Amino acid sequence: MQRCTARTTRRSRNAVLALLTGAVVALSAACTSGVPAPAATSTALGSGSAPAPAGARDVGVQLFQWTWDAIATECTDHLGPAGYGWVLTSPPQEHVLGSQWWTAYQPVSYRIESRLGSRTQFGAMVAACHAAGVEVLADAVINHMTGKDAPGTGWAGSTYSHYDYPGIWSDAAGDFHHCGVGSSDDIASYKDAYQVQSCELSNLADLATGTQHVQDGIVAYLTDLLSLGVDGFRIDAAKHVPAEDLAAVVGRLPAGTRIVSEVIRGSGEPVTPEQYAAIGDVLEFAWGKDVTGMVRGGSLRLAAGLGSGATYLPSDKAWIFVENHDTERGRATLGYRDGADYVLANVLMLATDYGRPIVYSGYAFSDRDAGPVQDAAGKVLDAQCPAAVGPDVSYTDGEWVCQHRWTAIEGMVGWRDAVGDDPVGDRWEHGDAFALSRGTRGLVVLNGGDVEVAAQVPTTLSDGSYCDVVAGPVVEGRCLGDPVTVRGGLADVRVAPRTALALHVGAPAGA
Ligand code: LAG
Ligand code: CA
Repeated sequence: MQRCTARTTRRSRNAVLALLTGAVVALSAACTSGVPAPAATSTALGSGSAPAPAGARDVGVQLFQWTWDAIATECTDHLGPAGYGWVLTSPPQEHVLGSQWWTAYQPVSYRIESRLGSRTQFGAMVAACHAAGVEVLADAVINHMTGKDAPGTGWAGSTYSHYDYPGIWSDAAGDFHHCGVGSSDDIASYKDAYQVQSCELSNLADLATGTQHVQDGIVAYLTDLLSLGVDGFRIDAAKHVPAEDLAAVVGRLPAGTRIVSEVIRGSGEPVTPEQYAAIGDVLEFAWGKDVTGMVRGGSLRLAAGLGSGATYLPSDKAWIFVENHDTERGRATLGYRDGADYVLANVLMLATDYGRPIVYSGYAFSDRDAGPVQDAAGKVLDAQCPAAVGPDVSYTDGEWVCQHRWTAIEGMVGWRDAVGDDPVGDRWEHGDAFALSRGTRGLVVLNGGDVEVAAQVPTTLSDGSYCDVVAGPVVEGRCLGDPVTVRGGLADVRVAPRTALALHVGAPAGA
């Protein structure tokens, strides 16, 4: 793939603005020659011709702590129509009691009965999502059970103690690891693969995943979820399950089951994401971390190169995200509080051709442990999205942020679907502004600086008037964003400071 970059020397911001205003930055003929010719179908775009949208639907959304009923409604009313291809749920199995969000990560049994909903509601949610064209991935907690020292009763009424889950697992049957490190059996060093995989993560009873009995039980649980229609799994804490154990489990699931392993990349650690790539896909934590630094530093164009180096998973294995429920609590990555910067990071994620993007959607919090809003019995209340969409909204604790509905993010999901597999083609940069195209179907322009950029940006889009879908959608043929004219291979754009603009073949500005 030919990469085209118009380089400039650094100038003062004002000088760059002056240069950009009304300026045409020409690309050499060699730069555009690698771009495929547009298909010969004519569209409403006017004088030119444009290919049809690719219809890719490869964007996912993690609806953190959403109830099954709320996810079902969201699939029908928003996710399907917006073009989301799949949704990741929170863990669906019975869990320990408590108001904190993380109770979901302490399984008591594999009954699909939790404060997010019943088995029946879960099945109905999967069916509703499928009807809306949205696949469902469940978060599978299979490395461990609870981390409480005292015995208790789970959400669905099952009794348990730390190393005894009647009818499922027991120490007597050899179902748990006891690694013998320190007094607590907790992981003390991530530089030691044995500890990472056979000791306990935060006191959580560590399943002996190498045994036939434990593998049988995990396969039975995942098979049960598949019988309810799920399409695949996020494997929670996969780094703590030896890759060969996980491979043995996954090898017993039907071909085509989607698997994405959670293996947090840590420098100098012996257990790496690459070790899990033969099993399925893997979450690439480095992307969100790196893009955070680039957005904060204003060097947006660097983000387009993320993933091309050897330090990342290969693109066809990697799932990328700006943040997830853990990193947003660690505050190491951008999140909803970061407003415009958060939007820029999401635009970059949805524009890149590296990996498979996951949008995150959670609730506002100031206490790291705070769970979602619950009723007196502890059942989570169905999510309600506020009428006002971000980024310029302040949220009160517990309020659902619904990032996946923010105008810019939803608009970019449509953009992504329209460009499909088209590779990153022409790039353009000037000062703090940066643009990339995807084949002949889409153009994104980002402005990481503090002054408006007005420019004529080279594009492979055919002539016509396009709707800037970052600013607003096309509804019933009307562009609620800003119309942008493309003429003679140049898009005439104005991009406000720290915002982006995106055009694609599926969103003509109309009349
Ligand atoms: C994960 N991926 O590998 C999840 O993404 C992450 O959210 C889970 O931690 C973790 N692994 C275990 O599945 C979460 C919370 C922890 C919480 C844990 C178990 O981030 O804070 O630990 O779930 O509920 C909590 C307490 C610990 C305590 C432990 C056991 O915070 O202090 O030791 O419970 O009682
Ligand atoms: Ca383990």
